Amino acid sequence: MLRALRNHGRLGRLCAVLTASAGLLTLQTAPALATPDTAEASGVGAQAPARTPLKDLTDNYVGSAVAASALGNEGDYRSVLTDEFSSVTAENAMKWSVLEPNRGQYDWSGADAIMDYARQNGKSVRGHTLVWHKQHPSWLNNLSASELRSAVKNHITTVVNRYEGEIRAWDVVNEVFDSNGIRRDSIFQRKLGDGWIADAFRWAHQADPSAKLYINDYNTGWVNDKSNAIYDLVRSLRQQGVPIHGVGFQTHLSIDYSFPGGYQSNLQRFADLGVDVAITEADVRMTLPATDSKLTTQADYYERLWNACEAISRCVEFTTWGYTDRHSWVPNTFEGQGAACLFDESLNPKPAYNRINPTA
Ligand code: 9MR
Repeated sequence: MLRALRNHGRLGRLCAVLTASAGLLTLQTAPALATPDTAEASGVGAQAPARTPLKDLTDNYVGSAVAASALGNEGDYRSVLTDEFSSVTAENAMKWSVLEPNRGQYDWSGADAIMDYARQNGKSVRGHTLVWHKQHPSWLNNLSASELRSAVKNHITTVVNRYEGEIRAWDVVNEVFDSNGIRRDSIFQRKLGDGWIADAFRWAHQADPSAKLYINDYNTGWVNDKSNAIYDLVRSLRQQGVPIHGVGFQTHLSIDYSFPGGYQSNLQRFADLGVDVAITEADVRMTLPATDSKLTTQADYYERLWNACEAISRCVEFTTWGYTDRHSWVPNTFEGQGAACLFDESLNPKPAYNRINPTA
């Protein structure tokens, strides 16, 4: 029904508005009975009915990366997140260097705060990420191969166990191929050899058999050496019976580059391997300042991403890497670029939001 609604343009928009305001119509016919409080709450006299939040437009999980600090300190940030999204991903709080900066000394504060928020607000959680060549603690560098193997197993087991049954999906391995489709030269690859990825999935599955286990990467939205390498690996792991259930497409885009050609068919070929696919870190940056024209192009990109996921039955999640320009990794990484998110710094929806939400 929701997918159908998305595909019916103006009719869908009308249906959704009526659905959103269905409760109001009765009250609006009898305004004399409404107390001032109920009148305000029901929207009587209000200028426009509330929009349907993104999370209610689709059967898919609609997520955002979050930082525990913003969740804890900014009520407006937390409120829009809660209203609009059904899933959260820890932007940094579940990474190894944050959880275990010194060997055996864990800091769960940020990760636990995000889990508490999710429990209290009925949100699904994407776990990010168990093994990555970045943001792992420096003490790993001094370990022998067998020590490193034990450390990886222990890390995966400890973290996945802690939140067993509560994390819908884990990014088990992140960015394990380079752009040529060659295994990335990380300490894991160098010291543990090719088998480490299959082992990582097996260990995660032992720790939480209910979690969906993903491989995740960037610049994989079109057919290229890297996406082909991931495709071949996933197919091979599935043939060996390794518990891998999904492929995450980070989808960090820029309007300075053309939209990835064949995005939908590329995701579909992975789905056809019998795994779920997810858009895990979408954002669409631009060279600042933002202009109406750039924001319109950005809206085109977001709409194409959203529609691609809607069109693929095994695409289960549309997550953005932060939802507001107030908190985005982009300006810190790409000088002179930004404005990559669906909401502006004041938490107002941008044209891209309005494009993917027909009730806005
Ligand atoms: O958004 C994250 C930023 O705060 C960190 O400084 C950065 C460290 O490399 O990681 C960012 O998140 C990355 C994610 O974990 C993996 N895919 C790319 C994301 C953007 O760099």
